[in-house]
Amino acid sequence: MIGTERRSTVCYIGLGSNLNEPSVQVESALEILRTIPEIRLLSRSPLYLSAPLGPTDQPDYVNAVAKISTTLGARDLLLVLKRIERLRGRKDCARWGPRVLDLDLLVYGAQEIDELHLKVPHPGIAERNFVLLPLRDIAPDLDIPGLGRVADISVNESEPRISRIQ
Ligand code: ROI
Repeated sequence: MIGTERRSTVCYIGLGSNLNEPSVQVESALEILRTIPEIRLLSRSPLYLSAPLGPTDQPDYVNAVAKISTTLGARDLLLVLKRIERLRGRKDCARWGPRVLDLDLLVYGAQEIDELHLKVPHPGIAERNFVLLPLRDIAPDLDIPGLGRVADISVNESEPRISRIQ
């Protein structure tokens, strides 16, 4: 359709789950992302198993990061991510509590957004090995606004254990 194509933006999405077969949840979320017309899944990281950051009386998490391109604006993309969380059965959960699925918009092109419910780049990227390690796998040369090159961001030695499971 010549002349009707919208500009697309490369984004990174963080995926996490620690309930109801977490690996299945993360893989299902990636499959759902593939079905959305405005989104193209460009690559995805391996799965990681990570001890919970925050309260430790909850199961380990499975984490991954996906690289997509999308014609959606950042707010609409966030709405789509929230819709997928609900589709997979996520109910309102405690702020640091266990969850069936968590989809975070980590990076939206080169944009910096600071709104109440939308902070991009995601403020947790540099502090969270469960984001940083999978992001390194698929985008070591990515330059994150305000943080610099992914490969140059140091991992947090003091953080809970994390291992690749796939
Ligand atoms: N801890 C780990 N390891 N992985 C997560 O995805 C995750 N998500 C969260 C909190 C509760 C902060 N801890 C986490 O929301």
